[in-house]
Amino acid sequence: MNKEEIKQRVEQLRQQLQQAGYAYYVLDNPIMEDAVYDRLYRELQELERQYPELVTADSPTQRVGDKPASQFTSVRHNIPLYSLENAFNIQELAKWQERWQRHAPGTESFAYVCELKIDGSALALTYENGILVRGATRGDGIQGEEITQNVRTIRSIPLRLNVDKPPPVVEVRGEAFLSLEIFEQINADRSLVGEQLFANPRNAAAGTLRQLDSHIVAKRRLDFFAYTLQIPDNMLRLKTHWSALELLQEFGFRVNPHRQLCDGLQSVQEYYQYWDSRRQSLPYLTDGVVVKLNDLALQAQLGFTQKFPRWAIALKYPAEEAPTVVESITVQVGRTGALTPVAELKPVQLAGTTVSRASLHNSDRISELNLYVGDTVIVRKAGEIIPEIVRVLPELRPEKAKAFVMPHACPECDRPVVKLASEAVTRCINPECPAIIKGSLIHWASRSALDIIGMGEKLVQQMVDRGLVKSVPDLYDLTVEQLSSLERMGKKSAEKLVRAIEESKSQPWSRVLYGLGIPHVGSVNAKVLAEEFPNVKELAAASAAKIEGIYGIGPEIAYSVSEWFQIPGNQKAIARLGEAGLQLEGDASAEVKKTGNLAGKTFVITRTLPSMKRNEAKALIEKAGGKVTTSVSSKTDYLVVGEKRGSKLEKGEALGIAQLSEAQLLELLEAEAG
Ligand code: 3BD
Repeated sequence: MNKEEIKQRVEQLRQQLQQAGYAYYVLDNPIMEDAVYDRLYRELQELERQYPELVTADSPTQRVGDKPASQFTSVRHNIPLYSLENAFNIQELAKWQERWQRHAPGTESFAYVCELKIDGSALALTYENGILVRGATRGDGIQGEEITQNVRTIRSIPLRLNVDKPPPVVEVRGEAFLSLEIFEQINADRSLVGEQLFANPRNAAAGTLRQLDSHIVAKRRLDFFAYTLQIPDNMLRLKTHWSALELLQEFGFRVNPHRQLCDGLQSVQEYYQYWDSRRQSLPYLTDGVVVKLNDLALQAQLGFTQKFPRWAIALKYPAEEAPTVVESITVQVGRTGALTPVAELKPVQLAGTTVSRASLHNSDRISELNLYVGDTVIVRKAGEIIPEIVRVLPELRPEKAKAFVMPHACPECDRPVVKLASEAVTRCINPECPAIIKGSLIHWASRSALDIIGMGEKLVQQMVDRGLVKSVPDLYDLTVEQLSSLERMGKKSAEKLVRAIEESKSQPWSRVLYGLGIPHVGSVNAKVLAEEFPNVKELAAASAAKIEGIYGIGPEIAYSVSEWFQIPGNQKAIARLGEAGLQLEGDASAEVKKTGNLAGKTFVITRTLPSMKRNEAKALIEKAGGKVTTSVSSKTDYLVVGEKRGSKLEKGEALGIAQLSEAQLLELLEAEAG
């Protein structure tokens, strides 16, 4: 090849590689096999090595730089990056609308563009004559850091604009972010080598952008959504923000596909609610929606306040994490005697509710968190999840902060507590501890156990405090006279309760087993065990090894069950329950069902479920006649969705497969059980 031919070949290779990269990273629709891409890439690399004068800034080989930078230089933004005003509900949005309308009197018709607010890190990219020459972080909006080499590693950012006659200068702004999947991967890798974990994808993205070594940045697979286009004097005569987004897309950027034109507050609210409930299924985090006036002339007319554009606002989702102070730590005693420390918090608003307490689980958890009373902490409450403390801010610890010490005596009965070396839990082991008795009774009467209607917490409290009931079997000796003596108990209600208690004798063996409150035996395990062991005698006589042999039952459960039946007090209780007439054996109809809602249906279970083990869920589905497979396909009927997002979920969504949460699956199974 002569020099001219070589130059042509180099240009051809660049074009092919650029198109393949664009198809892969922006359109998510690959057009070239990896191996072919690699071959062309290496050919280009080799030619550029031989003829360094042919290297250009927009060559695909330039995405990974050579030497790490020693530090970043500070750059001033030509046009400042403004902040966004926040609104937390639709009323605040309406006020914002009134405000901008006062600044633009007589505006009759207008439209908003709604965008997802990506929880990432803002970037400003400068293109001169269509070539990426500078990438900078937002910084404080006035000054940022020049991180061009890192920006070049982001595959969804074009190194050259896809346009014939580019304006001399174009500035593109948008959000760099990490997908949840990659964020989790990065943290998993970090934990393997003992590095400190990133708290969230936003921090991980910001930290990655400020990495001095662009090779590391390239490995982290950052992504980017573009959302504004600044062209001096509006040279391209754009009229709307919507058309600017379309142009950005033509230039070769990834623009979030979930944007929407809305004609007023009503449709903005619908968009907001739709994405608040669906954001869980996105592969990246969003923290609200951004609402912008579509008309660029109207935007220009409204202008900016000191900090914000008047023509845009962020409508945020309710916060799921917030800082607050641990005012004290109290200790509760549960039905198993477990002492649970509970953080009493200075009340905070989280996910739309006031949170003032968070379980700390056990003393190990408190040490792990390194939590002192008086500490400022981050609490988290997502959707229906119970609030929890995710971390402590040790730098805010006051001098008078106190370490927590687990009490040595039960706070309810004052007897000594024990903590086995093998367990994280501290327990009260006094079988007469009123807290344990109350807890056992409330559990016994609960909906999934014996379902004794009318036997609420207040009533149980009185029954135990008056000494009417000292254990579960005592319930079956209660008389109307005794119950009528309790506060707020007339003869009628007493008779009703006695009847409800009497009726509980016809509840099936699996519910009785669950009601016993054996540690680790939830309603699902109880069903599995009750099916495998037709009566209490066989279960009580079974060794831990035999119990563990059952599909879906782990060693911890098996050990717990066999231990429980060794305790004389428990044996006595079982005997008394039998005498009282409770069902301690089942009807052996444990064959696979051929009819019903689940029969013949195919299920796929994604990742971790909140409370059930995968195998338990599988066993139950199979019992109800369903089938469980591991990979999602068009044959899948239901996707049982756990807490985390993942590739199965994405695939399921793409195929339009119905989704079930664990709770919904249990409902379905419950309905089948009748
Ligand atoms: C997004 C400003 C305007 C151009 C100002 C209207 C505050 C971060 O997805 N539009 C978006 C997103 C962010 C935006 C604008 N549109 N500003 C936008 C944004 N779809 N996240 N932001 N920013 C970007 C910020 N960043 C750090 C500290 C303070 N403010």
